[in-house]
Amino acid sequence: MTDVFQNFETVKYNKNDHIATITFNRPDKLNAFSETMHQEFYAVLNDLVNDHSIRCVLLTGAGRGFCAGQDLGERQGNEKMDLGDKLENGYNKNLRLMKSIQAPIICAVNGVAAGAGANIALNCDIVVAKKSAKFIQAFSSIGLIPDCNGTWILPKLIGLARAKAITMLGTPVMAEQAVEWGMIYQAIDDEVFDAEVKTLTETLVARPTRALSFIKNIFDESYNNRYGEHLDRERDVQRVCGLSHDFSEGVAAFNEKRKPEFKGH
Ligand code: T3D
Repeated sequence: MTDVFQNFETVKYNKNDHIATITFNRPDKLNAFSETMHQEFYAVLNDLVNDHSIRCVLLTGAGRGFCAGQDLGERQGNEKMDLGDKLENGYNKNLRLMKSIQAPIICAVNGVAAGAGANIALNCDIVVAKKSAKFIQAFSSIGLIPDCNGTWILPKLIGLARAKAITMLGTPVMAEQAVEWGMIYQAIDDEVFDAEVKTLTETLVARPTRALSFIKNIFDESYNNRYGEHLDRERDVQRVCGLSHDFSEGVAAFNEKRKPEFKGH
């Protein structure tokens, strides 16, 4: 397995057996986002948007942290900057790409996820974390509001009361608490984390990718749709799924009492 962009400093990226692995790679800074990291992450995501051979994306961090959000070393000094521009040209651009990638994205939170790091994780399709990992909405501790769609996704996942409290207080949420609240899918013992994550990626890669791709976005769409409108949307998407190879294969495999061999289309 070789890195796709071998000259990248801050993000490792490789593809193997239809699985793409992205690793934030500034372990000394708990993988905080520098300007270079924004750009390298963008290049990786852009590559993935155009690569339909990939059927599962794994996002994780190198070292003891997942990602500590914005590199505050790059925000030192008295100079006033337009953070709106910074968001639009950095995180938001990347989050939009993450939504357009066909394959499901599993986030394997290997350690602390703070600020933008926490919310990038929560924007992924399936989030699992080491039991020792924690999520911190660190923003208000430096005078900011949550970004990376934190204010959109958090109340939906854990309810308004908890969302407001943890963001106003900056309270760390341990992985098991995050599962109990519905913020993430699973908290996994540290010792078996890598093996369990591998099993998850291998499971997803063998599933019907086109259907997963629709699932990825249709739940989000439901928040903006009226009841009848959403029934129409499901009908239209199901029509497309019904014409797929993987639907025929799934039904044939069921009737023939064998394992399906999905091709992802
Ligand atoms: O500006 C914009 O573009 C707007 C967008 C903002 C989005 C955001 O993400 S705002 C929130 C930014 N993040 C934070 O406020 C988190 C800051 N970090 C921490 O609070 C703590 O580091 C942690 C709770 C995450 C972990 O604590 P701990 O005790 O496990 O580790 P540590 O010792 O604090 O950190 C280890 C090293 O990583 C340390 O470097 P050193 O002293 O060994 O050279 C520390 O400075 C560095 N580090 C951690 N977080 C950041 C960082 N360096 C730069 N930026 C960071 N965010």
